[in-house]
Amino acid sequence: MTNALIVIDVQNDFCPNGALAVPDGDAIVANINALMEEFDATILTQDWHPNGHSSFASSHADAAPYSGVEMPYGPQVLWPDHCVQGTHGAEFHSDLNVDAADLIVRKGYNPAIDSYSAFFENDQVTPTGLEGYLRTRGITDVTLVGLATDFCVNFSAQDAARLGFNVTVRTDLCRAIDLDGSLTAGIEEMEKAGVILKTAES
Ligand code: VGL
Ligand code: ZN
Repeated sequence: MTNALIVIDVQNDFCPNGALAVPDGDAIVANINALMEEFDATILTQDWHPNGHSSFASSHADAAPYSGVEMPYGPQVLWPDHCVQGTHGAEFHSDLNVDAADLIVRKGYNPAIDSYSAFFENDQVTPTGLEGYLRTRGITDVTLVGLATDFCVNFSAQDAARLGFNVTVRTDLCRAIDLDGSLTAGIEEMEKAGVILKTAES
């Protein structure tokens, strides 16, 4: 068994005072750093949007942040502008041990398609390349932590399980946006996909 820790989007914009702040998003950083030592590989993902990205409410006439819209690839939540390439908000939290990462996967750079998952864009077919990286390194088991539980962690975990990896989500090292019940729904979706949900104690 070869295992990898996949740290999802621990970036300034998802932490307190960020553009899309996740409550207590920064509270998980120290324990994520410590957990890295237990894995054969550490991978970070970085939400990395161009200015005017189609997932931004500001790119749509009369659309409010956190409203929904129908995209050619399906339903999409419209977000406040966040994680714009090259900005402070897109940088990793300053306490995250970025030096320990073997690989940094950027996602969401396609102006027309959002990418919650570390594996596929939101059209569910365009790959990021992470699957090939894991397979060529012989990685069979992945543990996911980071932000946000109900969006990027959830979509990444479901995709990893569907691709045949053994997937654990450490829910105590994730924090959620929880938009209209999205946390409860996300937990159910992950369990249905065969993802193992764990806390430090379990
Ligand atoms: C995320 C919404 C938009 C996340 C990224 O990291 O969960 N959520 N972009
Ligand atoms: Zn995003």
